[in-house]
Amino acid sequence: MRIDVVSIFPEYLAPLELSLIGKARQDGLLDLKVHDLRDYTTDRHRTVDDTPYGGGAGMVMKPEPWAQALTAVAAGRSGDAGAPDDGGTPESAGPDGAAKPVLIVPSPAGERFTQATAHQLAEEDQLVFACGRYEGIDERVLEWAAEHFTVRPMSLGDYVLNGGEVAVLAMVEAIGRLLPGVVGNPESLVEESHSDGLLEYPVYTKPSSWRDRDVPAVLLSGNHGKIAQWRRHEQYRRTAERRPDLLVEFDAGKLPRADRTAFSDLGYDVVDGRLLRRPDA
Ligand code: JA5
Repeated sequence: MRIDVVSIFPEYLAPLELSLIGKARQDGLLDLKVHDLRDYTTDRHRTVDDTPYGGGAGMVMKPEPWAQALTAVAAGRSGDAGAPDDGGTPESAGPDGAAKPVLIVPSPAGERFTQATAHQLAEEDQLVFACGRYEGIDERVLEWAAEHFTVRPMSLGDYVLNGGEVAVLAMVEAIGRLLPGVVGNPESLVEESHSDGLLEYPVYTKPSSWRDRDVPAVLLSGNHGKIAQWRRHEQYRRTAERRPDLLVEFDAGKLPRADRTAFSDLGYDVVDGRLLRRPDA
């Protein structure tokens, strides 16, 4: 996969060189390049912002540097892409019919980025991330870009950041770890996707007793059936406590009797294969 990130703070993306994603780059699984938006300005002061039409606080990112930068990265003629250019067919061919790269624009006004989004985007050939700053990017850039990209404004959640860079770090890690060969043990991915939209169960390691706190005895029992059931019930308990919204979507269609009882103890009945919170609970 090829990933391009455009930002006025390219050094903010330095962590992508480290750890899991850095390893994926070294192994040639991920071809990632960070671009400085100011390199696509033409004025002496390398200006990327201006005052907002209609008035109001703050500044807005000017459209032309973005058009120059995005055109360059879409064409793959901007900076080292790892392997030298063999002069062959370009990866994506623009407005004809060929696969367009996906342009992801972090924004609190975007569509929510979820694990499902990460899986979707992990199937793409090329992703381009456009990091806004100030009050955001002139809206016409997103309209124009639709000619060359599938444009996806994306939000991590309902909170404010000063720019898109930190959101891009999170999204690239979430996507990158799904690429074949990036996570050493693919079972750790399988186990996650198994979780059926529930929170994970709690984990423990040695020592079995620490500061007067014991690891739950069932985990030392060697009874793998009981351990699996205990972990599942812990997932239910945690999800009911912390993220009851997730239980609305939970498929309770074919739960074993013990699991129905666990949910009943948490104040939920199974009705038509769905969990229903008891009003009295
Ligand atoms: C702010 C110019 O999902 C949380 C997010 C906050 C935020 C994002 S994503 N992008 C920006 C931005 O500010 O571009």
